[in-house]
Amino acid sequence: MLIRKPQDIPSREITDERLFWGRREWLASIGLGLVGAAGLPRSLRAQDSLKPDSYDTITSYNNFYEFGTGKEDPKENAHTLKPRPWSVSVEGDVKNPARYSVEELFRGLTPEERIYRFRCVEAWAMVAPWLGYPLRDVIKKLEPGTKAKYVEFTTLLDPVQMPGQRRGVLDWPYVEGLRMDEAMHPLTLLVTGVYGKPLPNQNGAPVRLIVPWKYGFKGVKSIVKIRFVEKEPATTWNIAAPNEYGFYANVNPNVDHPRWSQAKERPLGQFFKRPTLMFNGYGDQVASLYAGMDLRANY
Ligand SMILES: Nc1nc2c(c(=O)[nH]1)N[C@H]1C(S)=C(S)[C@@H](COP(=O)(O)O)O[C@H]1N2
Ligand SMILES: [Mo]
Repeated sequence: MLIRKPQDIPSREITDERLFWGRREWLASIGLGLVGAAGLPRSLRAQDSLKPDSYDTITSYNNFYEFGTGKEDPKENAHTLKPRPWSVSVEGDVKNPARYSVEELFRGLTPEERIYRFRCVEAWAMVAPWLGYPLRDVIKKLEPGTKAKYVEFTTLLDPVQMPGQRRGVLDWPYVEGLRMDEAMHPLTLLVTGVYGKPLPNQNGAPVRLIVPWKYGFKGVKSIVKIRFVEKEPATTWNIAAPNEYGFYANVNPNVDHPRWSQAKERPLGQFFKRPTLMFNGYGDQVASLYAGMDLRANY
């Protein structure tokens, strides 16, 4: 049968799989089609004009050092990761600390599809149709306290599932962080899927961060811990190379990486480079977060 009505789908299947991991697939399966960005504020709908790269492109050329340092290593090696069942420990200054299954973490929240530009620091760029939950919705549900000024995210530490962690190329586990106002910005997503399908392991299954105005390394993958803290968290790439990677990591064509220019970017799979946009093109929405900050010093 091609089109299934809601009553044809066992409720367990809806709640456990489709609703959380791939809403588009689920909506299509019950004949509703894609709602996409319809319910979003106008400022977020501008992204409708972006043309996503192919599923193959988005899932074949990745950075995920837990599975090797080559761009094609994650696709080859990430099959050892077991993203289900999965839990996320919520800690720090928060009213509802607990170890949540991913399903519990997102229960009661509405998944959305967002077509975002994505930019890796080495100057490749792509556009991906992510499925996920606005981080702000999750944070509101968890109710951080007044001392929570930053949010810290930590990747799984398990050299059996993540063989790249047997090598000391980075300080494991991978850690990233956001200032609370960045975390609460409506563009910031906890992503669980892409192209209407559950997130493939190489893209950070089952849940990863996407902050579209920042360089890709802020998008910590396979998250097992969310901690609400008072001080700016120490982050993996900043620890590894403090002169190359700052905490803020806003896409800024005017600040060169010490080893290469960031003034231009190359769309993945294309030959010609184009100028890099400030805040990756999201300046109208996010520039106010950094008013008064020197973005050359706070790179
Ligand atoms: N845990 C973990 N998260 C990570 C990385 C990593 O090595 N480990 N690499 C980062 C970098 S440098 C980039 S560019 C993006 C790549 O995400 P993608 O594979 O979805 O394109 O993931 C980020 N998240
Ligand atoms: Mo990156």
